[in-house]
Order: sequence, then C-alpha cells, then structure tokens
Amino acid sequence: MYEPKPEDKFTFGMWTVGNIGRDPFGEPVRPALTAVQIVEMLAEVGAWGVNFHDNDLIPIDATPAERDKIKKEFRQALDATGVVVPMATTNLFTDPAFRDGAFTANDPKVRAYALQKTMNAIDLGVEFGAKIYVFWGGREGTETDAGKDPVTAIKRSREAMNFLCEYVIDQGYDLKFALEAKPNEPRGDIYNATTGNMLAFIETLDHPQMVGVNPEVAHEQMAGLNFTHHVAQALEAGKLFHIDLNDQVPGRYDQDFRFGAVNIKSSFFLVKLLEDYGYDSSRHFDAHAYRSSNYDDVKEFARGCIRNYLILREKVAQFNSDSEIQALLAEINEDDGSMSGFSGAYSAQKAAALREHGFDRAALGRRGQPYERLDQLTVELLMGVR
Ligand code: GLT
Ligand code: MN
Ligand code: MN
Repeated sequence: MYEPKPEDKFTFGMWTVGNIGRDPFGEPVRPALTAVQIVEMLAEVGAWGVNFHDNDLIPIDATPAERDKIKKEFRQALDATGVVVPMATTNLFTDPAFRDGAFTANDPKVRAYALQKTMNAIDLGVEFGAKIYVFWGGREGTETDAGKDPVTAIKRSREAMNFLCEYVIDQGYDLKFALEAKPNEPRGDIYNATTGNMLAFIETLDHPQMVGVNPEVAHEQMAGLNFTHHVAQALEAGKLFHIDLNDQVPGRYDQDFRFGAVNIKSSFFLVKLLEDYGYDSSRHFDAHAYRSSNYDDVKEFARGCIRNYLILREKVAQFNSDSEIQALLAEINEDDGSMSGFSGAYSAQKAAALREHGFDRAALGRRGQPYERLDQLTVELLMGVR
C-alpha cells in the first residue's frame, strides 16, 4: 500500500545509507560499502535515485585507473538496477585543506583549489546525469570573527558562485545549483545560516535564475525555526529546486534522523505543503540510521523514510477531503466581498476610500477563530482515530 513509485522521486545520498556511524566520540560501527553495494541496497528498498559527493564515489587520492574502474562499475550498477543520479555535490569539508573553509577560506590557494575541485565534481555529476548541483558549505564559517571579515566572506561566496555558474554555462551543461543552509556544525557559525539568508544571497548573483535552494528539515529546526515556513518562501519564489528530508529534536546535536521519526505533526505540514503545491523535484532523504544499527536495520531506516512520507501523503489527502475539517477552513477563510474595493494593487482612489471607511474595531476584536478545534481534528487524524 505504501510502495514507492519512480514518479515519487525518492532519493538518498550515498553518504546516508552508506553512513558508517562515526561520531565525534566514537569510531565507525559499520563497514564501508562500495558504491555498487549502496546502489543495490537503494534499489532493494525502492529508491528512485542516488546522489553523491565527488569523494563518496571516487576517493580523493584515487589514481586515474582506480577512478575509471569505479566509474565503470558504478555505471553498470545503475544500468542493472535502473537507479538514477538526479543530484551531485562536492565534498568541501572533510579534507584538512578545508579546515578554514573552502570558498570563504582566507588562503587564496584553498579558494582556488575549492573551485577546481568543484569544476571536476560538476563534470562527474553531469557525466552520470545530475541536473541539480547542491552546495552545502559545511566549513564556510567561523568559531571566532576575529580572523575573518564576514562581509569579505559573503563577497567570496558570491565570487565563487558567479565563477561556477559561468563554468556551467560555458560547458553547455543543463544544470541548476541548489544552495543548502545550515546554522552551525561543523563550524561554530556558518555563513548564510538559513534558507532565508540563501534566498536573499541568490538575488545578488550574476545568474540568479540558475540558482535555488536545497532546504533541510534539521537545519532550520536546529535554529529553532519553522521549516515549513522557510520551504514555503522558497516555493513561492520558484526557488525550491531540491529538498533534504530528515528529522531533528530542536536544540540537540545534528541528528539527521529518519524522516518523520521525531515530529510527526510538522512533518505532516511539510508534506502537505509539498503535495498541495505540486513539488516535483527529488524527495531526497538526507538522514542516517542510528549508530546502533547494522545494515539490515539501515534498510529498515531507508524504508521507514519512504513509508513515513507516503503515509503522511495519505494523511494529507484525508485532511483535504475531510468534510468537517474543510467546513472549518471555509468558515475561517470566509470573505463576504465587502473589502474587495480595498485589496489588491494600490491606487490613490483606493487609498482615499479606505481612509474614509468606518471599521467596527471592537467587533473585529470579538471574533475568535476555531483553531483549537481544527488542530485537534488534525491531531486525531494523525493519530489514526479519524
Ligand atoms: C552532509 C550534510 C548534509 C549535506 C550533504 C551535502 S553532506 O551530510 O550534513 O546536510 O546536504 O553536502
Ligand atoms: Mn543536507
Ligand atoms: Mn543535516
């Protein structure tokens, strides 16, 4: 009943199901999988696509011969399983070279190397069919503002994005960029910390039409923000190019839990937004299994992400067709048309007429809204008793 279909576009990063369970306090608990094993696992759980960082697929020190062998085997696994590569990205955070950032590093050699690495990684992603290219600047931040001027950091980020947009245009690639914000971790503070920051930054680029966002549930929640509202702003602006689905207890470390594992209600409103507005790009699970899991349980984790999305989508359909809920919504949004002369685009006449209109302010203040009732119906629907 909750079987994924290709048109659902459920994807996982290689680094998600392939996560070996290392954390700041402990060594890996799961053996590393090959790219082929990851593709096979994703096919088994019903995923449509796999995304990768350059170095998830090809180790940073691989020889040309190793590189060719890995690419060949990966291609065979994709062909054999039908798994596709909709998105790719660059690892600009693991290697010690990026300890002070990549595009925003103070050392110009690091900044140039980051551009070179990204051009190569773009080529690799495009070679496997990627149409979306994600930028997550995990190291683009500081622990102290003593060493880096934050205005300079913004200018460096812009220069890098403009350079790489031109590179893509120059190569004739059919590729769009999606910028992913995160407030902190692994840096103390990361620049352009929220999706809203990214949306504003994009409008300052030379090719803003090529660039959108890749919001991640956990990243806005780490900052204590309403993720659905951030996604709505991106969606309304035509900038929701990609999305990273997972879950997170606010105020904790960067958890990247299974989608729907923590906050069912906010996950529901997110799915409702995506479905109501016909979001049509990848539904990417950027999450990983508990460190206590072995690979059998990692498959349960991946299936759980997919099932939770599909279950919530069914709940959305139920919400949208529940007559009591819809009657309440109609009541809440009631409009007798008497204000239509004052709404819409400004005109001097409208403004003059509005100034003359007498309002019964006390009556406005007496009107309540049945949000308790509506929310309780929503909760009961989610708890499965409606
Ligand atoms: C890393 C990070 C994610 C990003 C990935 C893309 S890598 O796992 O935590 O949020 O989306 O670089
Ligand atoms: Mn992410
Ligand atoms: Mn994350």
